[in-house]
Amino acid sequence: NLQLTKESKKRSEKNNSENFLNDVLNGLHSNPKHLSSKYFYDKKGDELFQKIMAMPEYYLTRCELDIFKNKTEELAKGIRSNHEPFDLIELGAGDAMKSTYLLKHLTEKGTDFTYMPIDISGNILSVLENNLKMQLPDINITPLEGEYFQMLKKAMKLSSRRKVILFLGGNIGNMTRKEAEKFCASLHQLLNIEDIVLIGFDLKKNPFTVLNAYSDKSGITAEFNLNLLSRINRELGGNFNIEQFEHYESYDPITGACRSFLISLKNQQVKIGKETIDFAENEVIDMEVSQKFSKSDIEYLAERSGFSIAGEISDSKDWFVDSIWKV
Ligand code: AVI
Repeated sequence: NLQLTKESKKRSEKNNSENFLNDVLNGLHSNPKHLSSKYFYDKKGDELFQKIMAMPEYYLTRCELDIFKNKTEELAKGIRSNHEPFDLIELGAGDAMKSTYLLKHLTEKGTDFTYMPIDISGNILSVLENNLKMQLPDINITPLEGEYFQMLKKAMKLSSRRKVILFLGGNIGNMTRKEAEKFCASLHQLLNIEDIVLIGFDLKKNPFTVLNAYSDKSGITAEFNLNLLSRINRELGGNFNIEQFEHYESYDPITGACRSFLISLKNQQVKIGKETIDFAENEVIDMEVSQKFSKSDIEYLAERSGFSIAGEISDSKDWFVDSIWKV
C-alpha cells in the first residue's frame, strides 16, 4: 500500500512538472508573453509571500485579520446553519493564520466540523498542520494538496456533510474577471443548496495605497516575481539571467486591475531545456493580476455565477470585505 502511495505521488509530481513546463513554454511563446502567478509558490516563493504579508505596505492581510480577530462571532453566525455538522473547506489555505481565529471560535463553541485546507504547496500544508495541532489539539483536520477543483471534488467524495467554503486573502483577485466568473460558476455547480461560500475581496481604494502594496520600496514583491524565473531555472533547466529583468507594477483605478510585469532589460535569448525564447529589449512578461472590486462588482460576480449575497463583513477601514454567498 505504501509502495502504491509512493508511486502515485511520483506520478503526480511528474504530471505537475510536465504541466509546469507546458504552461511556461506556452506562456513564453505567446504574444504578449505571460506566466501564471500560481507558480510563484515554491519553497522560496512561500517564504517571500510570508515576508510580503508582513510588509507595512501590504494592508490586505492585516485588514482581513482585523475581520477574523474582531468579527469572529459574525463570521461564525454567517456560516453556521442550525448547528448542523459541516466540512469547512479552505481554498488556498496557506498558513491559515486568519482562519485559525474562526477555527478556535468554532471549537470553543463545541461546533462539529472537519477542517479541510486545500493548497497547491505541500510545504505550507505541513507547516499549517503542525501549527494547528499545537494550538487546537482536538481539531479534525484533513489537508488536501493540489489544485482547487481537483481537491474540492475529492473533498466532496470524502464526506456528504454540508460544506462551507472559505476563499480568503483576495485570492479571487489573482484571476481575470472572466476566470473569476468561470471559477465561481463551477463552484456553484459543485455545491448543494445549504452550502455557503465565504469569499474575501480587496476593495477599490486610494490608488496610491493599492499601488504601494505591490511596489514596495524594499523590493520584496520584485523578488517574488523574479523568483519564478529562478524556479524555471532550477526546475526546468532554464538559464534566465535574473539581473536582466526588472519588475514593473501598474494599477488602473477604473477597472481595479493591479498588474505585475517583468521587463526584459535587453535583447536576449533564454534557454529552457531544449527550447530557446527570444526577448526584445523592453519586452514584458505579464506575471500577475491582483483585481480590486467595488461592492457592486462583487454583487455582479455573485449574480452572474448563480449565488446570492447573504451578508458582508468589512474591516474597520472598509478596505477589505468577506462576502457570504448562498447557493
Ligand atoms: C495571494 N494573492 C492574494 C496576493 C495578492 O495580493 O494578489 C499575491 C501577491 N502578489 C504580490 N503581492 C502579493
